[in-house]
Amino acid sequence: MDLKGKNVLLIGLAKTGISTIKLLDKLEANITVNDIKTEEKLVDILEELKDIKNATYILGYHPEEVDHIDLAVVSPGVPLDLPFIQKLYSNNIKVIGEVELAYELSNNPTFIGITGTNGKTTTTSLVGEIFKAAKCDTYVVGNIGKPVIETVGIADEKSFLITELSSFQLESIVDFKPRVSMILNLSPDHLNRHHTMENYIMAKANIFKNQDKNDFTILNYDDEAVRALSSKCNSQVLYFSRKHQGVRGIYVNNEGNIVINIDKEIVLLHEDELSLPGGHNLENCMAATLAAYVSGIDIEVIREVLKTFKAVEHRLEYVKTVNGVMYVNDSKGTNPDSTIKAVTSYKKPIILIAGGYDKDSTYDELLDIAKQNVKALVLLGETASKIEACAKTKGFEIIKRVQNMKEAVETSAELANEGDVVLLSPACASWDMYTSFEVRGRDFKDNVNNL
Ligand code: UMA
Repeated sequence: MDLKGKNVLLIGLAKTGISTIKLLDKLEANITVNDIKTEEKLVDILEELKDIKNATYILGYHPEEVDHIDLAVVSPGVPLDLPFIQKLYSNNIKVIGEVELAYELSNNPTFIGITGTNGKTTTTSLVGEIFKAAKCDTYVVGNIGKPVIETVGIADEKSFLITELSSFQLESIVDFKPRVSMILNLSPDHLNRHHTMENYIMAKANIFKNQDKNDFTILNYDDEAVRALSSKCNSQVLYFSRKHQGVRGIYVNNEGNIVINIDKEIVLLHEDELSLPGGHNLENCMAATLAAYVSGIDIEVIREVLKTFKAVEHRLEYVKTVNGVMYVNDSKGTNPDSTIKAVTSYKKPIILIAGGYDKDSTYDELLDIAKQNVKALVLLGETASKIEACAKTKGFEIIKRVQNMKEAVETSAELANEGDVVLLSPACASWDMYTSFEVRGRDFKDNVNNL
């Protein structure tokens, strides 16, 4: 793709936008940048981009239409159904996301694409650690926080791009073709953007749409919606399963051994030897193993990393024990299913801090399950009333409403007894009160450290 002299419209001026503009500038494209935020709100970013000469900015609103555009590149957080983007589509102008652009401009690295509603970041980090331990030229990129575009011109055909992909990023895929793709699980999320579960699944399924029989797709056999996608794959499908022994791929046997089952059976290790806790992490470890194994990574290297890998920040991250109460930061628990995984990872009584940006989720299933060991709910953010109303119907007795994280941590500390766990796992995105789940998680940790 030669972008020299081409008119490229870039929508969204945050992490993705900044990296994309810098590359487009190097490629000598004529750049038009659009963001709904006003110039005052973007001062720092505009300062960072002050040396970019060939860019014009439309800030503070989305235009009704944009003329003379050859290509539009959309940041993941920008919905594709905005009227002016729809107009671009109907004028047959190519509209892609940054992942697709990075793919098209890349110098043939091997892409390992990882998606799913939950566990993406942990699995991406884990696969990255395995490839690094095997001394491969490895880049861990994508939704995990590093735009894929940053590897263009750096990664080459010897490199591996371990790429976490969200439904937002997959929605705008055209030709992106990973050598290995993986869908960890599917549960309702981002329905305010995708409107229906079907659309959400269709976006996720784009991860394998360009793969062929030389490629691999790794699917969760135990998740019906994921397993059903196998009929749509043109690639070699491998499964991971906790519940079904003998599946082609990897499974757990009666003794608790994890067994790779592709051309022959290989016992990898016992599930108790994994460093990460919880059934969901067992699945993440199995999926990561398959991705590494089919890429030719030595089994000993995989084993060693699975035994020593440390949890990722903001995912069931141990913060501190104060007066016998353990504080855990799971700020990445941004949907109900993720929070179910968090509350079921502990046998101890939990004080759960939850609530945040409203993504049209429902909380019935979460609260039914949480009833078993969550003794109190501390609620904040946009969804606090919705969660409170649902919790009352489930018989929760201790429900506290708070205005900010400081109050949430202090209230939880008052409610907790020795041996309890105070768990921040909001079941909601952070965007009502914070710019990201990382900022929310750090706010929680700062307040815990101040107790
Ligand atoms: N904007 C508009 N119009 C809109 C919406 C947004 O102009 O209608 C502008 C905003 O004003 C803002 C910019 O777009 O200036 C934000 O773009 P963005 O939301 O794509 O943010 P980035 O910083 O580029 O981060 C994105 C991903 N964010 C989202 O998908 C929301 C990051 O994933 C990712 O790490 C990063 O690209 C690098 O690839 C974060 C995330 O929350 C972690 N992801 C969701 C999740 O995991 O649930 C999908």
